[in-house]
Amino acid sequence: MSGLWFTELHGKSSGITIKVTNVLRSIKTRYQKLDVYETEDYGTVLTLDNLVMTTERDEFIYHEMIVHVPLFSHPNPENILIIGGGDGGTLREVLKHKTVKNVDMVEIDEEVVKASKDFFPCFADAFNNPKSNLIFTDGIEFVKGKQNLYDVIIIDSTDPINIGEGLFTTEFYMNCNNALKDKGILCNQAESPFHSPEWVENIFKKLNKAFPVVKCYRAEVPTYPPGIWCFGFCAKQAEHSLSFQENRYNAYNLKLKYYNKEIHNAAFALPNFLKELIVGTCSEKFS
Ligand code: AG3
Repeated sequence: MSGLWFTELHGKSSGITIKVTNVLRSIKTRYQKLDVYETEDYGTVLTLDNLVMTTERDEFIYHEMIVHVPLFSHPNPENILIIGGGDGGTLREVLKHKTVKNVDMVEIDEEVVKASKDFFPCFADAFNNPKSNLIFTDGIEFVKGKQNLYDVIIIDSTDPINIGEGLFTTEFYMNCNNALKDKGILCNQAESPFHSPEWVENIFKKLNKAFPVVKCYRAEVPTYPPGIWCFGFCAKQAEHSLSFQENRYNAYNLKLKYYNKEIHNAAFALPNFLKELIVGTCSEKFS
């Protein structure tokens, strides 16, 4: 294979490889290595520490799924916290909800936002929205001591290694629980059960220690480690309804590319090997 190729290894001897037509940015930030590539097949690609974070071509799948499943499960999401998600894709989707009055987005690395503003026009508007409140600090510290503030918290982190690691601890999840209002929902990206089953198992065990309701849903993201991508879905109280808010969904009439009513419910259907992996950590009760 001639020319320049970006490769993210998923195991010891497999991974994803994408031909690069141009390197748009390649820097070491205070926290991580950041690269932006121009590619033919996936458009602009952002990687952190050589892991694919987002690509112009398939970003809609992950961003629609990490946002609309929790927000269309909440009766009235007004105050939202995004931890990570510096590219702005999650922020863009959150802002599509008319109930939302404020979004705090806490990103540790200002360079991620800068790269997104420079190279991803598909996310740019989100940063200029008056409801968006960007805070450049460590999400772990930010949630400490916060009480009863947010309707939905979305953790749009990297993998549980390097700077991402602290966003996958029981203590952090408990602090997020405290930061949520009574009807609050937390959603996080929870890795690939095919590529890293031990990460998935661990994430759900820890979520289970911090929340009374824990569910797993999934989507397929072509440029992430293979097969299925998991999301954690947690509620602070088991009592209130977490069902799909059909009226609001219909009223919004959003033009989305992946998420819809059928997907919302189907995403919670899990294949057996995944059920077995997280057995005992997820609540069956889901009213
Ligand atoms: N969130 C990153 C998901 C983890 C991808 N992992 C990997 N490629 N090994 C990305 C942020 C998108 N807003």
